[in-house]
Amino acid sequence: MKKFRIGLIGYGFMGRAHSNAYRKVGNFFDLEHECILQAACARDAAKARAFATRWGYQSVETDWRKLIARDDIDVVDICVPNNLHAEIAIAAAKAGKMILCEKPLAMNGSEGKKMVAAVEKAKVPNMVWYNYRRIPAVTLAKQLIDEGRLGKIFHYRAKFLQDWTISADLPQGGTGLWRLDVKAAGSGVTGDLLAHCIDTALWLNGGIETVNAMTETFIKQRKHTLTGKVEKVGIDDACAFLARFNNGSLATFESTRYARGHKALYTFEINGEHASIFWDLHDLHRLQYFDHRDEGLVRGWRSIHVSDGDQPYMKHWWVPGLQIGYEHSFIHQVADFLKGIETGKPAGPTFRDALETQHVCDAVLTSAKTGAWQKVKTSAK
Ligand code: SOE
Repeated sequence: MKKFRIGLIGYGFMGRAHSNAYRKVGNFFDLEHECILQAACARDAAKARAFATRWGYQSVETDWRKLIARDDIDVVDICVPNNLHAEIAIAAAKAGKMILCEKPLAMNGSEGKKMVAAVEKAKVPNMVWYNYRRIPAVTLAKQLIDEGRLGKIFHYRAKFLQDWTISADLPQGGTGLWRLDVKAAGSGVTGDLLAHCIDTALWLNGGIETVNAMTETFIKQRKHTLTGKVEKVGIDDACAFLARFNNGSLATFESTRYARGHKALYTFEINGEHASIFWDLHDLHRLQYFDHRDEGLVRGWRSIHVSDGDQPYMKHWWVPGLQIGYEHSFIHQVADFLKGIETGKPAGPTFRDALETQHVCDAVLTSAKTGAWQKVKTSAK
């Protein structure tokens, strides 16, 4: 088998999710490549060693530049805060490495554009970890839409709700809390949670033309973990926006970290002329489907338990009726990336695809400032 030697930078939640995927993908998918956990990289040597031991990485680096310079690394996986994505990705592309980058691609569109230019110039395979595309029920939604079962799409409705930053005592910045620090994250829920909703929406329903947004920062100041001082909070705690898609459909998107009781409630609903679909991350193996063309007597919402071998990805797992979960979306993403290299048909979202999401995020944040409708840029080829 060909070797796929991974150098992973970062050791947080996503470092674990990706490492788990690399370890399991070969057990369930027939691939020409074998994933080798070659090196884990983090600034803190003790933490890097502990992470490497737990997940089976063969070596450790404390400087990402050294990792990138190594000849025995084929792919660099970037799982560090958003403000480091561009520098690492551009250097990795120059060194000829394949790149898998955590979402969002960048701090903003102009940074993202440079990353796209770098990977395309170096002609290195690249991908961004928008994992929710690869939950089988979401992939099934894509299949139903592409088959034309919904007909003309009228409405797209998405939300992603959490509640983990409600306490005013929660500091900003540093390990685990960098998402509250605008210098490390770029934005709040827009780049973190809405980016997922936008990526799925662009994939399922095509490009977004214009947006009109509002954001709010409910807690204006928080102690900064790194400086020890109380500092202004620069991220958006909540964001809601209206959008018009290129296909004429209307959309609403909402996200917050202040929805008490909701930990990761990502849902979307799409209404078309013939049929509608609804999906909920808390019930991720089900796709709700209503088809108006069904015989009147039995017409109604079907709750499709997406666990049959005929349904996306499921033939790789257990026997029909037995479901899979969140971790598997990452395993599917590695499998698709490797299949993409093996067949010469790159799997998405590539950096260029993810740049489209970045452009929508930029337009949303600009509109929230100006209060006006904002046209979304596009870099699609
Ligand atoms: C934030 O809490 C977070 O971990 C996001 O960063 C992930 O991308 C999302 O999938 C779950 O929530």
